[in-house]
Amino acid sequence: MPVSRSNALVIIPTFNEAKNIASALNQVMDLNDPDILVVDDSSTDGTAEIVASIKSRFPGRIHVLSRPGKLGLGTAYLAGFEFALEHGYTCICEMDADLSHQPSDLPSLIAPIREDRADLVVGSRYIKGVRVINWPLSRLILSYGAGIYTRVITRLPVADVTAGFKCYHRKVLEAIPFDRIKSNGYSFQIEMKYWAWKLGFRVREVPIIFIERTEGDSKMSRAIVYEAAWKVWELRLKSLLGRMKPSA
Ligand SMILES: Nc1nc2c(ncn2[C@@H]2O[C@H](COP(=O)(O)OP(=O)(O)O)[C@@H](O)[C@H]2O)c(=O)[nH]1
Ligand SMILES: [Mg+2]
Repeated sequence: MPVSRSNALVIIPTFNEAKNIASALNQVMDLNDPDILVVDDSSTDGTAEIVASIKSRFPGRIHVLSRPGKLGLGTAYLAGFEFALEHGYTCICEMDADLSHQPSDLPSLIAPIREDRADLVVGSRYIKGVRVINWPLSRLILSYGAGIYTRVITRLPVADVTAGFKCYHRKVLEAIPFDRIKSNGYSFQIEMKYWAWKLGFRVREVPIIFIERTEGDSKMSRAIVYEAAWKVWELRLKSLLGRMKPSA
């Protein structure tokens, strides 16, 4: 029976991912390294039942946090980070459930943390070319443009600012005051990277190939884009006012 005490945890937020979650969980378990935490927001399509059946095959390796409704990606990750810190994990990864992120890329995200070559590793679509498959041009322009916009305003030295495939050393999460992270959509990803960089941590990008989901629906909305557009100004202002200090 596989009971791992890996020092790595992959947090996978889910909302209605019944068509993808089994494959995502099995591919991570096949790596024989990180444990998994699924943060499910009361999916109505049977996601939780699928997770429970796979979890029973890997005792001690798959954890689940069930939340009472769709509370958003940002708070799902914050709840996952708290779980990871409480349970003593050192390498704490974020990964989507929809197989846009390839579980086989996890080792290249985790290794620089284990080898003390970085404090936050970002799986990047926009280094060494543009590596996105099956996106309409409009979405690619939006994402790539968001990067230029964010870098101009905040100077954040990251090519893929909205990337959600990442691995943190626990010390980064210990230093960021979670009660001050308010964004939920893509801006959550920008905000976390900005805090990590502003607090002086080493942020490193490694190339990944992002493949748009073939099953289930994206939860992206216009509101998420607007939230991110405002958030970068707020972050810059906070930084100028000297309000980005580590948590106590
Ligand atoms: N727990 C939770 N997961 C969410 C929520 N919104 C999105 N997700 C998950 O976050 C990941 C990325 O969402 P997705 O819709 O694919 O966004 P996109 O890739 O930007 O189109 C997927 O695993 C979703 O199931 C939410 O409100 N709560
Ligand atoms: Mg997706």
